[in-house]
Amino acid sequence: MPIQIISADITRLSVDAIVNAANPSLLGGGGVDGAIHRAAGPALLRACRTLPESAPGVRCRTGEARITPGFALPAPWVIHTVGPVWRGGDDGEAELLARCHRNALHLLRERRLRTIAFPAISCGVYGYPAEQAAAVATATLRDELARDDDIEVTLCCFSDAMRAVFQQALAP
Ligand code: AR6
Repeated sequence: MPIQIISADITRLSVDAIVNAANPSLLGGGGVDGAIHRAAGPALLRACRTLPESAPGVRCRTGEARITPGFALPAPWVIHTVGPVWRGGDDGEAELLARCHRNALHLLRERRLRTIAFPAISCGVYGYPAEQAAAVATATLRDELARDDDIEVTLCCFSDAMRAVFQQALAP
């Protein structure tokens, strides 16, 4: 299975692309987004600013993904995606979270990259219950990788507790 689950700081990983759990502005924030911008340096913010807006202040809608260089990060690329804010589960959250994972992999393939690390998108500030997010993320990635086993995915959790949740979701 080309999916591994680790607990680590995603900004330290030497994969082709790390995924950022961003907000629609793509201009940085807290959590993993803040950590990625700090580690990449100010050139990342400048690169994000140059991405076109689809509405005032919106460079990436929920479920979509954009790619920039990684600048000072060990990873040469950052794929920014915007996870759904948890609103109880009946607001299309699962489909939007699945779309984040599919669109990130789509960009990876388009650039002919091979290794990618995802954080637990939406599981922090956006409030998605971890068990449910892990079920969506692992099912989507499994499904995608079934037709493309050259890609290697790392699910990069920030704590051992979160890693256990994702491992449980991936267990057959
Ligand atoms: N490496 C890996 N995972 C991390 C790291 C890190 N360095 N830092 C935090 N996490 P969050 P969201 C975990 O809140 O819920 C931002 O302000 C964290 O423990 O970063 O999608 C954006 O700008 C949690 O499990 O993202 C948006 O406004 C997971 O990453 C908003 O937060 C995701 O938590 C997005 O919220």
